[in-house]
Amino acid sequence: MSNSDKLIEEAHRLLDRNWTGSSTRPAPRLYPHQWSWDSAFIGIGNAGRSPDRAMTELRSLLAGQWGTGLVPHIVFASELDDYFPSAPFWDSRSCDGAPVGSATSGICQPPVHAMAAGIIARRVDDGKGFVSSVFEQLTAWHDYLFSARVLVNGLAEIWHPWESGMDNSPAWDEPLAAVDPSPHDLPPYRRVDVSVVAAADRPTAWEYDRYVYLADVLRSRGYVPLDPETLPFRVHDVLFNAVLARSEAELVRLAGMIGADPGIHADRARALSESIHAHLWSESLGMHVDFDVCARALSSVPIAGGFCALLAAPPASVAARVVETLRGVLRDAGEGASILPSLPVGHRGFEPTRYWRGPVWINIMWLVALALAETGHPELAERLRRGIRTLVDNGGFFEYFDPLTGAGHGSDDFSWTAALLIAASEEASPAGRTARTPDGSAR
Ligand code: 2M8
Repeated sequence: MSNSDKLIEEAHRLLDRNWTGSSTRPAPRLYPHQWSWDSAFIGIGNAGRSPDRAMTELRSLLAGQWGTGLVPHIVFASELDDYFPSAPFWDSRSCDGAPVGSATSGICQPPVHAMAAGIIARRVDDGKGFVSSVFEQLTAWHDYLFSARVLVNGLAEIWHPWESGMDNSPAWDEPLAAVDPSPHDLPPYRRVDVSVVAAADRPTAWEYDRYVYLADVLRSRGYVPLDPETLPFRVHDVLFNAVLARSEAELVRLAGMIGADPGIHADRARALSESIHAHLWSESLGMHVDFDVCARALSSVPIAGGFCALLAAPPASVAARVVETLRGVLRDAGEGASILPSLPVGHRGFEPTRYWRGPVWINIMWLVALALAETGHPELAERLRRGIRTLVDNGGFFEYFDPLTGAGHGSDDFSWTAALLIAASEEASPAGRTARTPDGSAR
């Protein structure tokens, strides 16, 4: 068995260990519940070898969907205090529209689910049946985002840094500096994360106070604010919107599979992509950046998530400039492999091991590789996929990696690292995949 085959077997064993019977824990000790975008990435990794589990993963997440259409960022496996903020903090059960069968958070994460559903549907035996079982819920999820979150410039807003999935990204430093929790009574809280992994690798107390305050503001309004203009944190995030545009494009394909009307999805994908390129482009940085809606200011921080704009049908000249900028921040990892730090090495805010402020994250590399493959840059996409394999092979199945040393940080046994290592390996060798017709049936 080759080294690469051994790594893939190890990745499958890790996913087996973290499987609960209906979903996969992102990490057994640090994240013991079900997280929204983690489940999508894990479903992608399971699609080939464990298709039933991949489908169950998405369906169990969608079972936590709210009546508003919101897919919550956490579906709790229990009400234990083994994670902060736990189910009682979010108090979903007291909110109108919350699911009856499960306790959840009341905020969301990037909508990668339709993308995942497409990948899974093209690999399982009854892709059409699977799509039929989730299409309506995926549409309701996007309906929620377009109706509740698109308020200015045709772009969806996030109302909490956790909704970006990139919690303490330096892109939030300025928007968060304008949030002052001190005049308010913060609910007392005790962090669990810093007793599981090194505090130096996690967000600071200053950030957590603001996370708790912002969650508390949303909770006090039942997570359905009637006056969202008054919220203290409102951001147009590139990754969030680009993934939504790409997911809408995926719903066009999935509608085709089951004979549903693709019209609205095609319109939304087109309009959202145009808004991303019109409003989130930074000419001086040569890439897309986030927009602080409260301050009406474009960010000056070139976070790696910005490269995901390539997922949103960029005009050719924009794509060429983004790829040029991307080449400038990639780090050579030897043997045809490159890695992408979450913030460029050498940027004044760069911290090599602190969470989303510099370390390499496998999900961002995988999304950017996908975008590169889809915009006609297969060699660069393959460099990133090799980078994923090199990092995991040398550093282990960690949550994130120091771009200077390759050392793994955060939690070990991290599920999406394993899942996307599998996906990246399969994408690199299409011969290993079962061929499928466009409607999802096996060839
Ligand atoms: C991290 O976020 C949670 C809050 O949702 C945390 O810090 O406790 C992020 O990396 C997020 O993207 C991820 O989905 C989650 C679970 O892996 O952990």
